Amino acid sequence: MLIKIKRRSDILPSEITPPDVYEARRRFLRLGAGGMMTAAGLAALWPAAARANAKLPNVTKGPFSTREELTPYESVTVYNNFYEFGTDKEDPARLAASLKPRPWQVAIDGEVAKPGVYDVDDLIRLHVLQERVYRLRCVEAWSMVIPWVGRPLSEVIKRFEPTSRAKYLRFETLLDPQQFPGQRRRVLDWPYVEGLRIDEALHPLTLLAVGLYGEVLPNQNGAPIRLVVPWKYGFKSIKSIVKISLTEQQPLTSWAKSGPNEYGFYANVNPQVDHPRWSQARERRIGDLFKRDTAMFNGYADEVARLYAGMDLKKFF
Ligand SMILES: Nc1nc2c(c(=O)[nH]1)N[C@H]1C(S)=C(S)[C@@H](COP(=O)(O)O)O[C@H]1N2
Ligand SMILES: [Mo]
Repeated sequence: MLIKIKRRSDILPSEITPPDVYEARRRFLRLGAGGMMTAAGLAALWPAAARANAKLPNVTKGPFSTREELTPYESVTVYNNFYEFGTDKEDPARLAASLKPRPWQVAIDGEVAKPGVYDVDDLIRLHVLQERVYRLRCVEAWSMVIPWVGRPLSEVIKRFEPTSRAKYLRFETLLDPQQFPGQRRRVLDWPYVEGLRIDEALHPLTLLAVGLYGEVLPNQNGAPIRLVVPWKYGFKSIKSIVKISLTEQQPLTSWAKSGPNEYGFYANVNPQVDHPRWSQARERRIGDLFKRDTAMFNGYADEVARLYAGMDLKKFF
């Protein structure tokens, strides 16, 4: 298939909506005590980080941010897909208190020289966090613009020294029906599993997020740590990760398993390849009245199209 690559004009590297702009909007919309918190060094952060909405310190502006208008905090944190809490968009926000995001451990295993189990706060190293405003395009044809806080996945993964046999990454969400009431029903084959090819995982756009809007991730958005892969449909951005395995074989992912004709492993945003039951040509930005055209690779073609050079994207959907 032909990929038309347009020069993108809406992203200026190192440019981002100034925090004071959205802070002002947040203060207007929501008077949260957490937002007023200041952190005195890393040691003081741990108890604060255990509460949702603690402010993350030392966040610098990362590259690749879009200058599009941010989706309001209230939409980002109330209109969610997180089937571990239920299939309605409001279920995650309503039920998220049952998830305990601290203490939290993440296992790294498979094709790495240095496997191990790490406390999430050691894994991510909070003193080098970046903010990146990314578009997120759901396979259900809606989208948002979200100021994530996190680190490039590549920086985290390289510390574990992937072997030459590492071709893919497989991610797994926590399995615990006590904390995730939605796991008491077999909507999916739990735990939720996602995957990336290693070059996708190491791409500088791919983020491991621990926050949004300058604060610790709310539970409903995938606390304490989730993936953000902005050129792929939202379901690739797996939440509440407990395990990252480097593998030689392409992992079987939850959605591809549940509907192989509907959800592929790649799941790149592609307006030219429709879902069998609906068009992917257009999308509704949450908050907008009218639909807009969906861009190839969700508007990140300049950055990622080369990863798929020569591939038939109708076949590898
Ligand atoms: N573990 C897990 N991760 C998940 C999901 C899920 O149901 N479970 N939903 C996915 C889908 S379909 C989308 S669109 C995004 C939504 O992320 P957000 O709620 O933070 O906007 O999370 C993705 N990650
Ligand atoms: Mo989604």
